This record gives sequence, structure tokens and C-alpha cells, in this order.
Amino acid sequence: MTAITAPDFVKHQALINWVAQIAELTKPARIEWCDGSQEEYDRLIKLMIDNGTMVKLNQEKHPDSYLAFSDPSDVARVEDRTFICSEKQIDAGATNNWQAPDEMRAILNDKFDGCMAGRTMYVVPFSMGPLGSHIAHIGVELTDSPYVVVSMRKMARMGKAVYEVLGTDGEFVPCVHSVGKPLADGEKDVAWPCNDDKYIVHFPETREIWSYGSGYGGNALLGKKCLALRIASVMGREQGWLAEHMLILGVTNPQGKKHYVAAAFPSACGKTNFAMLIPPTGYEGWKVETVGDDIAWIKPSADGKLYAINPEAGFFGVAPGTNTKTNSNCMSSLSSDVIYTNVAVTEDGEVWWEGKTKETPANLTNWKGQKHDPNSGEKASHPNARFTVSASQCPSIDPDWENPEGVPISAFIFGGRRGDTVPLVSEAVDWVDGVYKAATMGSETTAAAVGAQGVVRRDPFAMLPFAGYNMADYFSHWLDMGEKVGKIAQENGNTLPKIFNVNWFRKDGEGNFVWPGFGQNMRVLEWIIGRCEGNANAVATPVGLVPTYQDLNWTAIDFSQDDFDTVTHLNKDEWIKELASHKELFDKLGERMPQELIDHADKLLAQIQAM
Ligand code: O2Y
Ligand code: MN
Repeated sequence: MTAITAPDFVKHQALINWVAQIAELTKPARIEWCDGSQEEYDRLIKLMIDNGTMVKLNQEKHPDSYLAFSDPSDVARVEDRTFICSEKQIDAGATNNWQAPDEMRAILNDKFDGCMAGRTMYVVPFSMGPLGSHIAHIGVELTDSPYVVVSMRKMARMGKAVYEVLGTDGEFVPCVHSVGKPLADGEKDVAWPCNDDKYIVHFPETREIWSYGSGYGGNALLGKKCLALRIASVMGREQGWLAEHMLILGVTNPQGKKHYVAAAFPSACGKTNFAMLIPPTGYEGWKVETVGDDIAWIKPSADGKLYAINPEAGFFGVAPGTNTKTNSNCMSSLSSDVIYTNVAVTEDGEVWWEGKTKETPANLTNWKGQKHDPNSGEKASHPNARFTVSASQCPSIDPDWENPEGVPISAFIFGGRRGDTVPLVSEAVDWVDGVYKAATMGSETTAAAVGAQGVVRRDPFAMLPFAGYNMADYFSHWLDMGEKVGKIAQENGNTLPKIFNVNWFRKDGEGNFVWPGFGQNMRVLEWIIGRCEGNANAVATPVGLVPTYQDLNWTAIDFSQDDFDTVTHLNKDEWIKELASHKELFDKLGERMPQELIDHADKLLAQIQAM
């Protein structure tokens, strides 16, 4: 093995040996051990501006902010190139791409051999979760992308302090990333190096992540979807906790009583907006605060409560559609120190995206770096254009968002985009019913997704692309947690969080959305909190406990009983079809589907048929 010199602040010999081993394989021109300093960040930003990867934005309008344009072929996560390589295929399950670990290692060895030639290999230590928190975990990403380094500094706790927590023998998840574009001697680099051949690979048993060919988002910032969801979900199952695709928010009522809820939504359901909700007129004295916008790690305490942390330190949010009306807190978060990717830019160096303002500014440069033609029908920013920003800049950030103990969860909320069938809100009658609701979640595809629009795609727990193991086993893990933690909670006079299902997207006969959404979702949140407190009313239906019109607060809104009926009515035929679709999902998930959920489906069908 090539001997390498690590800086004094790295005292972990196994880590140094691993870096040497990966360097021997990938053959970078140099190795840089990142310390997470401002000097390092500024130097890498300058390097990327000089290379043409990024442009500096108007520093008056966007202080310390930059814009990167990716290669047009490298704009989103690549689910069809994402693999869970467990020893046995059944352990990856029906919803994950699988290849035998030995075969995949042979492919990766070939791909990574010399793939960093001519480039710098950066060693990026990061903590998912507050440094030193008992809920946090450490990863080290080796990457040949400076864009990844600067982004990881915003999205995770990155740098020297992580080595202190690691000490001489601390545990870390090894993550290897390459854009897959080696440079020959003297070859000029391109602005956004990447490779058409992409592999996003997870080895759950050895807890390793290997990513090749993409420099974008979830494919390349390996702390996020790869570690904090796919690998962490495996760790959670083994160790008795939950790694979930959930936002976390805190709600305080005018009397000062606070509850935290964790909520899972598939993409294109306004997850970031909900995480940063601003209570509407009529809700003076109420406060909603943000702990996280995407991922929650949830661990039980000794007395059977569930405590959650946001393992991330930043937001990697979708820009299009974000404006001061849809998400004013988010817009304020973007006032400085932001890395934008694939948005459009004005002549004056100001960023723009579809939905930012009503009028499209003149003379835009689009996300491909070309002059935007407003008559072409093409969008100026890519639909998956992103901002990367520290969570600490969010005006609604919760005072406890970095509490190493986490925050206690009172309710889980699961939601999808459904034009029909699914009511505005329903409460599960018990834990099993809640797990069933989450397991059968579905959402209609939108223009932002590949494939047909308006088709219901089942996305259990919003974890379809993120469960690092067999989805049926994942359901069993949730059921087990309910049983084990529920028992401990009961012994200690506590209760498990209640589980709710929401749908902001019901349409009327003309195809119009009826529920106003955004800040008005507060009305549903108030009812949910009321249910947790035991002071809100609900009636039983075949699909759960629901509010009547009188049970929601209609102060300062014109929303009639008829409107309410449109967003809540239950149609027997629609629900019979819905249950048939759940059965299809369960059949697909195969032999490990928990019998408890199959039996629950039968019970629900009988209830619906009796409607
Ligand atoms: O396309 C990407 O690489 C980003 S995907 C993403 C980013 C932030 C939060 N959630 C997601 C997601 O796909 O769920
Ligand atoms: Mn997400």
C-alpha cells in the first residue's frame, strides 16, 4: 500500500490506511484532508469559478452566493442506477435494484481503477447529527469533486471537529465518490465532469457506499440519501431505531404548549413548505418552528418516548415554485451564503426560477448557460434546480434543532398527492392501522417526475427509493417498534405517537384543487395537536378517525361545509379500488410481507364493503 501522510489532527490509523487503499485504486494526483475551514471553502469556490463550474452572483443581491450549472445529463438522483448489494437478493427486496456483492465489487474495482487521475481526492469527514450526539453517526467521504466538498460543508457538520469525535478508533461509514472522469496529462477539465455510466451502490452488511459517475445532489452528497436513509435504515433496524424520510417541526399553541411532529411526503407534495409553515391570519399566538425538512432519525428513550434529530445541517431544496407566498421562511433563508445549482440568472447576476416571480425577467441565462428564449416553451431553470443553504439561516429554525438528545415526537403524519379517494386528514385507530396507512401511501406523479403524469405511484412511508433493505422487513421493523416501544411507554405512563394521514390535493369535479394548502394546513395541524392533547373531536369511519366540519377551526377563512365535504368525502367504489391497489403492492413485496398488514387489509375491505 502507498504510504500517505495525514495531517496531525487525524489520529485514526484505520482511516488513514483506508484513504491510502482508495488512493492506490483511484490514483488521484494529490490528496487533500479537508478541515472544514472558511479558508478551504473560499479556496474551493474560487477554484470552481476559475474552472467554469460556478459563477459568482451579484454580491449585493446575493452576498457570498454562487451558481453552478451541472452537465445537462446530470440533474437528479438516478434511481435505476441505485443498488442495494446485500449478500442475499431477498434482503434487498422487490423494490430495490440488487446485484451480488462480489459481482458489484468487480465492476466497481474496474470503474474506480484510476478514475481520479489528474484530480484531487478530498477527504471529507462529516457527522450526521450534532457532533457527539448519541443519536449521530459519522461518515468519511472520499471525493474528487470540489462541488461536493463545499456542499457537504453546508449539509453536514464537516471538518476537523469530526476527527476529534472519531479519535483513534471511532466508527465511521466509508463513502467513496468519483465523478468518473479521469484527466490525462495536460488534459483540460470540463466545467461539470461526470460519466454517462453511473453507479450509486450500497453494501448494507459492511455499511459502505460507493458512488460513480454523477456529481449531483443525492448521488454525490453521500451523507444525505445514501448514509442518512439507506445505510441508516439498516443500522436502525439492527439497533432498534428509525431512519425516516421525514421533516420535523414544532408547534406551540398560544398557551405555550409545544408538540413536535414528524411528517413523510413523497416528492412534489410541498414538504419543505410544510416544514417552514407560517400560521395564517387567525392563528395569532401560534408558532411553527423547523427542526428539519427532509430526514429524521428517531430513537426510543428508556421511558418509551420517541426522540428525533435532524441528521442534516442544511437544506438542499427545490427552487422552482418557491416564492415569498409559498414559503417566505425559505426565501429569507436564501438571503446570503447559498450555493444554487441549475437555476437561471439575470444579466445583473440575480437568480431566477419558474414561480419565483409572476413575470419572467428579460435576458435570462438559462440553466444550460444559454440565452433563454421565453417563447421557446423551455424552462429557464431546471425543474430539479436546487439551493444549498445552512439550516441555521432559516428564520423559523427551532431552538432545539441541534439538541443532541433530539425532540420528543407526538405525532407522525403521512401524506401524498391524491386528487380523489383520500380525505384531507384521518387518524389511525392504532399503531398497526397507522403502519398500514403509511405502508400503502401513494402519490400522483407530476410533470417533475419521469413517466406518465397523474398515475398513482405507491411510495410506502415515502421511502421507496430510500429503504436500504427489503420493504416488507421495513414494515415489520415499524410493527416491532410499535410493540416493543409501546410496551415500555405504557409501563412508564407514556404513549406512542399518534399516526395521521393527510392529503392537501383533493380536486373538485372540474379538476381544481379545493384545499388552499400552504399556511392553511395549520388548521389540520391544530386538529392533529388537539387529538394528541385529547381535546379535539373525531368520528369513526372505515378509513380511520376524521374531523367533522365543526371540529376544525375556520377563523378568518371562507371555506364552506360543501368545500369541506369535497375534500373529505369517502366514496365506496374508489376505496374498493384503492384496497385492490394496496393488495397489488403487498403481492409485489412478496413472501416477507407481515401477515398483520395483510389481515388488516382484509379487515378494512370488510369495513368499506359495509359502508
Ligand atoms: O435530485 C437530487 O439529487 C436531490 S433529491 C432530494 C433532495 C433533497 C430532499 N429530498 C430529495 C428527494 O428526492 O427526496
Ligand atoms: Mn427527500
